[in-house]
Amino acid sequence: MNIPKIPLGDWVDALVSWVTVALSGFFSLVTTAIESLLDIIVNVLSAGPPIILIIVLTLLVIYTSRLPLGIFTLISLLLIDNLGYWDSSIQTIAIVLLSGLLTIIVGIPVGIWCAQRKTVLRIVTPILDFMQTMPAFVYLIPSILFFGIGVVPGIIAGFIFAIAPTIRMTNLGIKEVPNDLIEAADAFGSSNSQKLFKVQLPIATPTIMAGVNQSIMLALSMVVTASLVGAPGLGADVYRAVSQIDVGRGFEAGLSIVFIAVILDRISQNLRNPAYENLLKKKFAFSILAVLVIVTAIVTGVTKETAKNKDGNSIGAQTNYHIIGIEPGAGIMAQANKAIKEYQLDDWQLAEGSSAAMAAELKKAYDHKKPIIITGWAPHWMFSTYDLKFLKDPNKSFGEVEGIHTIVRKGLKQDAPGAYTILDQFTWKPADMEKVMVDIKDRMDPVEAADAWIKANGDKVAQWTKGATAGNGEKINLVYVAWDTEIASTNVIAKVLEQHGYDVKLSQVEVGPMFAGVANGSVDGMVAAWLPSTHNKYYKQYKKDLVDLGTNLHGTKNGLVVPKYMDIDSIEDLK
Ligand code: PBE
Repeated sequence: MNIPKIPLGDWVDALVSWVTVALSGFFSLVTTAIESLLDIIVNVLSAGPPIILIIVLTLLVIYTSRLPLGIFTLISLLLIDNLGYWDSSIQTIAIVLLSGLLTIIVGIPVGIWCAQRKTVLRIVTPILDFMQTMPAFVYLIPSILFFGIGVVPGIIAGFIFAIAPTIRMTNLGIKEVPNDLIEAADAFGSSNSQKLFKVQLPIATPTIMAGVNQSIMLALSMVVTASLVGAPGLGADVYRAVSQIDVGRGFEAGLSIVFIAVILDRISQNLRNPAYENLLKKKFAFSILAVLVIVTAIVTGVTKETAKNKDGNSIGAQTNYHIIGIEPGAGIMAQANKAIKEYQLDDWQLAEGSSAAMAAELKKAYDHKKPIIITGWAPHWMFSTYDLKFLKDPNKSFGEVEGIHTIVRKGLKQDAPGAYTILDQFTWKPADMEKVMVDIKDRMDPVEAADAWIKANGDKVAQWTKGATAGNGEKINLVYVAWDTEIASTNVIAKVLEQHGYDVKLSQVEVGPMFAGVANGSVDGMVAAWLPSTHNKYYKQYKKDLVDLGTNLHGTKNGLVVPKYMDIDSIEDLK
């Protein structure tokens, strides 16, 4: 019997596209609200020089958790500053504080409600199970469509991921209040709200706080994941390090996350019973802190507002001075940063994320005719799907027209001469590649799209395989990065190799690991090296351990890309 596949994925797709349009007003409201709140928090945290915040945090930790931990805080924060991760850390702390705040605002009331009504608990529990076990990555996908690339989808995904413990523990804490206390309260004729605020909540506080503490830690663990969709901070530093296989920087950024985790953990654990409560009353201490925060918020808010009002309706103001980038390790990202320097676009920021997130963001802006600036490259399906243009680049920050090289490991020629010959003879034109890309973009499976192109281009494929000895089931392992260009080319060449008797395996990795993998011989090759300039950094680093088989395609171009409806022509217009 042949039962057709249930189109669950298609249904979810349809639902998400419907929600994206139907609730777009609501989403942009939430986005603005979260961004402004985050801005306030970041402004407060970075109001003075780092040392001020370091001292305040150290005092707070001493007050809540005693002197030794205070010393630890002082030293670790100074180290973070010294290593150059201060700004990232501020971003990360702000993200965690905001997600934490949101989980408290939503989580505690829901928890209380669960404790009061069995039906609510019965509905909420499976939802929480779902939220906690569904991989957080999955939330990121619709989050990008709803909230755009940047910090907001990260905060939302973090919030969903982190809220469960607060709800569960609040429910538990209230349920655990001894019955005789409730009866006593009833006997004295207290109302429900009196019972809640005077008896249940105070007794449940330790349990609730344990939940909040867990939520904060979970939110912190989301920062790396969130950086995949462009959330700034230490997570982005870690992601960048992975993408460029930079062990040292990865360790430094990771260590900074550990320090911040310890500090936030101890503060949130001991907030209720500060260690030096006897020296300084809790109410008094936290009032000072609150006043300090509010005053700084107002002062920084006012200064920022006056600065902002100056530039009205420029492209920068409309795009929030963001250029939408892709994977941090991509060559085009280094070029874009170079362009920002060379054209003195000091106000502008390059948002890191992924090619998929960039494409989603482009679609969203394009559908609403909103201004957007992305890092783009050709060949690419986006040029046949949308009306786009490259911004002129008189300084050549993005290099010139270049080619894509095929690179294999040393020794492949001896081990699999047929595969080597095919890889060596593989060459095609931008239009060929674009055909495959468009098919994939139109939801054809990459393997099928490759197959279709091969069927239609037998003559070209025959040139590649000419004189190549057929394989005998030998394994060939190719690596690639999930850029649309390389998904197309890698699938085509893989299919050709398979048809020629090889057993091909594809591994999707980040840029740095792609080069490193071929260089150390753990994989056989790739068809994805953009040279001479885009991947020059990686090429130089690994050159002596690679075999460069030359270009498989000529005529690629990188740059900043905007929709044609935008009224600018050159990167210089962004100034
Ligand atoms: N790209 C596509 C890559 C190379 C292939 C331009 C995004 C890069 O910038 O590294």
